[in-house]
Parts: sequence; C-alpha cells; structure tokens
Amino acid sequence: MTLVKSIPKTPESRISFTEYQRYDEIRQYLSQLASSYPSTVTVQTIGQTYEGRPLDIIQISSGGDGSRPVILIDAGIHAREWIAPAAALYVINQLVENTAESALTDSVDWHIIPVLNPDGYEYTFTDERMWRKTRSRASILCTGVDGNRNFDFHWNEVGASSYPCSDTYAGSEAFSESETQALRDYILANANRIKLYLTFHSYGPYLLYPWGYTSELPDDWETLDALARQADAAQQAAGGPSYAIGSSTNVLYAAAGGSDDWTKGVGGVALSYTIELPGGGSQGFNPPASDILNLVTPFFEAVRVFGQYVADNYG
Ligand code: 0X9
Ligand code: ZN
Repeated sequence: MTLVKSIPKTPESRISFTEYQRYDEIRQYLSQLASSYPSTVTVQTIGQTYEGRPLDIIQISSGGDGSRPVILIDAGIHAREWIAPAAALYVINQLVENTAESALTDSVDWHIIPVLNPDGYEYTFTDERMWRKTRSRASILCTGVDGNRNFDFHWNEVGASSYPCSDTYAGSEAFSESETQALRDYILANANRIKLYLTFHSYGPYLLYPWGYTSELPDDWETLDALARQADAAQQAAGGPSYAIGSSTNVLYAAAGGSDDWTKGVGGVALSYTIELPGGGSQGFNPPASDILNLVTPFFEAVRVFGQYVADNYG
C-alpha cells in the first residue's frame, strides 16, 4: 500500500513577489490561506464592485473571541499604484505564513483589503496602465470616480473636481461608488474595534495623517506625528528611504473626500494614515516587478511599529 505523500506542516507560500498579481490570483491566494490556516484566517466579501467583482477582506486573528483591537489596512483604491496591493500582500504573507512574526498577531487582529478598486486595477493590466479611478459609468462624458475624493467628509470642498473626465472627479455625490460604500460600511460596523487605519498608496515616500481638507491639524496630531516618525525610523534602519511626514494638506496638497479623513472624522478611528510608498519606473507608479521585494521588505518594519503600538496601547 502506498502512503499519501506527506502534507507539509508549514504550507509554502503560493504568492510571488517577483511579479505583480492579477486580482483573480490575489483572491485565490487569500482563499488558499483560509483553507491552510482555518483557525487564524477568514476571508469575507464586503461588497461588489461596479463591474461585479467581489471585494475581499482577509481577517487574521490568532484568537480572542473577536474582541481584540483591529488594525484595518486597504490598498489599491488608486488603480495604477501597483506597489500598494503588493505591499498589502506582503504584510498578509508575513503575518500569516512567517511563524517568526507571530508576536504581531498575539493580541491584535489585522483586517486587510489588498485591492479596494479591483475594476480599475484590472483595467491597468488590460487597457491603460496609468488609470487611477474606478470604472463606474455615471456620466455619458467619461468613466470613473476618484475613490479617494468620494468619502463624505468635507466632500468636494477642495482638491477635487466636479468634472467627470478629471482624474480627481469626486463623483456625482459622496459615496456614489460601491467600493467606497463597502469600506464605509465595514468601518462603521467595526468602529468599536478598529484602533488604527492605514491606506496604502504610491508614490512617495510620504507618511500622511489628517487633515487633507484643511491646513489645520487635528487635536491629537502630536500622537499621529510621533508614531509616524517611529515607523519611519524603523523602516529606514532596514534600508528604506526617508519618508516626509505630516498632514496631507501641509506635506502634499489639500484634497478633501479621502478615506483617511473620513475614517478619522466620521468613523472615529483616531489613528488614520495614508502611506505613499516609494515610487519607481518611468512614471513613478510603475516600479519594475524585480523591485517589489526591495520596496516592501523595509516597509514591513514600519508596519511592525504600527502593530506594536496598537498591541502596547490597546492589546
Ligand atoms: O491624492 C491622493 O488621493 C493621495 N495621493 S496619490 O498620489 N496616491 O493620489 C493623497 C491622499 C492624502 N489624503 C487626503 N488628501 N485626504
Ligand atoms: Zn493614491
């Protein structure tokens, strides 16, 4: 009688960081993690895109009956910023598959949406590499809304456009997009547990905190600033670049309707950041696939600092 070949104790990672992944491959990876690690990984669909794709979130928890503090991460609201979903996948990969990183999940749960705008993301593979927006078609003039101008907090007041053909089109109304609605509903449903929110973009390097709608600073800006500086120092020590740190308006430009501002201003998550990963390639948004690991490995050290902070203060 032949025995079935042994099942590896630690399943090998089924994701590559030497290539950018299509949305289907990303979804497959998440579902493989859910079946390989049923006690720690759950994958849920939190909505559908305009074109009908499922919006997946992976929840990573080592236990605690669903009452531990949550770090919420999303990436890829801007379609062309490919390094952002790649970085989210790397975080998922390390938290789930690298047993040496188990301390990061000891007392904190991680909920990660690796691609918040998969319609746009897929479109950048098939049609137009530099597409930024969603793919909704509300106007006869042009397609797509800037998801990061679509949140209902000082919506369309500054740094956004009412013209459907603009790359910063705020939408016909706040939360016109099913993708931003899905994130809003998820945050509201989990508001009591989410202690920190990170949205991954490119390109920077910038570590930004609210507000993006005004040059005024939130009351707790010193906490936000100090934590960002600590995260930056850690990733610099691992060979990463020096991030510019400050409020979105003061460091980058004024732009209202971003997910970071809404999450803090309405969602009640005090610690809310936009992280612009370093750029690369001919247009900044297109670092070669051979650079993915060089970019995301030091970056993980910044994520570790955020995780440690939440563990120390809420865990
Ligand atoms: O403009 C944006 O949405 C972000 N920069 S990007 O180059 N990735 O498009 C910055 C957003 C900062 N946050 C807010 N303005 N609320
Ligand atoms: Zn962006």
